[in-house]
Amino acid sequence: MDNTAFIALGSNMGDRFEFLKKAVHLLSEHHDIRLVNSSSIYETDPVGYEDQDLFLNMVVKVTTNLSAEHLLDTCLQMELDLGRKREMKWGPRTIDLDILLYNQENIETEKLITPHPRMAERAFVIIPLLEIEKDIIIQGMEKPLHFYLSNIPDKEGVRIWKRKNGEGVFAPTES
Ligand code: PH2
Ligand code: MG
Ligand code: MG
Repeated sequence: MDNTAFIALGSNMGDRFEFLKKAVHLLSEHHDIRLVNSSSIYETDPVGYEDQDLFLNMVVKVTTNLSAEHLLDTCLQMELDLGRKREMKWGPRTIDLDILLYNQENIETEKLITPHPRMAERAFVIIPLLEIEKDIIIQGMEKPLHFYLSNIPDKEGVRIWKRKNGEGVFAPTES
């Protein structure tokens, strides 16, 4: 598995924890994807369109044989398999799987941009990402990612919900 990717997961409809678990499970079961690490789960205030339910968010690190484009197609298919219907941009969703980073590549196609263009503004992405990769440096940014955390306005909107290590340990590959 030659490529490393970070994927952000989010859910704010139905049994949010179950959707996250199922998505992580699908990723880890995929023949060409290996789950390397996963963050705790955070409950987060909705950003962008605010009149919707609270999200659960987390980030996983994977290695994969898939190209970025195939990884994206795989993630979109998993969203469909988990019942996602796209009704409204930034609206409620059973599950959202966003590729944040694919190696250190700057990809810019119609379907995919990496690094994810809004990741540095989103505490619900940065906080779980830094939990699993605290020294991460993102190409195109002037400083290491943790520097940007202090400038992010909505940090209070990101609260630990299920800690990865500790009470009620979240075992991502449990079915
Ligand atoms: N996803 C969005 C828009 N707003 N807010 C939170 N808290 N978490 C998300 O995952 C999220 C969002 C678009 O994908
Ligand atoms: Mg998203
Ligand atoms: Mg998405």
